[in-house]
Amino acid sequence: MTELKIESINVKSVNVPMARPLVTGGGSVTSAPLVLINMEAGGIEGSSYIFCYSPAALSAMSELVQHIAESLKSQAALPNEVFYALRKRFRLLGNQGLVAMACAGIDMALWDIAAKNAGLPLCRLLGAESKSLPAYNSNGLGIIGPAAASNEARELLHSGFGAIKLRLGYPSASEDLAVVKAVHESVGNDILLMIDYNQCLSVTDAKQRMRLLDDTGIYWLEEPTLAEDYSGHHQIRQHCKTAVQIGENCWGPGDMKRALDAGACDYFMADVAKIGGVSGWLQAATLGENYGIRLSSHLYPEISAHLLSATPTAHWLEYVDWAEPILDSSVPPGNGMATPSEIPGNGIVFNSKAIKKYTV
Ligand code: SMN
Ligand code: MG
Repeated sequence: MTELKIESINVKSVNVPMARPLVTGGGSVTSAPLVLINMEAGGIEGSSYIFCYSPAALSAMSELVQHIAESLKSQAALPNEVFYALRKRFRLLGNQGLVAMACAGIDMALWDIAAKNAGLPLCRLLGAESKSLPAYNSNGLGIIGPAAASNEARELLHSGFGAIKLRLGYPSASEDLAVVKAVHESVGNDILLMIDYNQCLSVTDAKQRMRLLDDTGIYWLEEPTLAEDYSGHHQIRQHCKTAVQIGENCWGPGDMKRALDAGACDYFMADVAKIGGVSGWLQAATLGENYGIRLSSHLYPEISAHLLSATPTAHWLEYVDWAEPILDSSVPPGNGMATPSEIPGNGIVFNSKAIKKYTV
């Protein structure tokens, strides 16, 4: 195979309306601010996107990606080489935050090029079979009260989903309990219910709330307290029966290892942009295997379906439809199962007409 050189880079910012804006215990997300990356090598285009959480981060993120990618021009389009070179380059600034996400976006685009160059879907390039993965519907179910949450929960179970995620962090524990009960009554006890506090409780409050919620059959308790407080999560975990899930805010496999060493969680969920792109995910998959911990994905369902297929301890795929308006590809799960796209690449195919509509 001829060695491909990075030739050009194109970065755009879009702000995509969300069908169900989300109020969480850690702040609201009312639109999907995405930085879209196209890199070209040997005439092959590699695509990726970065979910920026807040439109305030769009211009900084797109400039950062542009600058880093420009500096890579005429270098070999080899994601592993670029990943470690960039980690080294940003040691002084810190491989976290926007820097980490920008580098992950570039990594995802380079793996897309590598997969297309091999004529393979990403999971196959990684040496894995395409798998059918259990997916939960993570759209909606923000902090909207028991009546609205019960109705929305039923709507979200369309097309056969068997699991949904409820955002909690109402002013009182009894309100949290009322919402959980209302949703359970509305969807029935066969549906798995995850709950997510988005870091909004103190360790003591989390323990108190779990006294009320622990026997309601919740499948996992996500980020009850500050993401970086691994010992706090460990204490909460010791205090309650419900499995604790964290990981979406871990920066790179190093944070994941520290969280696992601290016994912070029963399950881990990696966000492909925060864990270090495809290259970082592969390390997370190895850690998951060595620590014997089930690994779920956070956001990015299109590429995560490929990555979970290559993850020995693969657990749940988080399905959100937030990028779908600007994509020609998607993984809407049927019967609650998602499979990676079969075309060569990482599963992200942009729709240029839609991108124009939402460009900011
Ligand atoms: C979440 C992620 C991104 C934006 C808002 C809320 C949530 C999740 O923590 O896990 O889906
Ligand atoms: Mg979460």
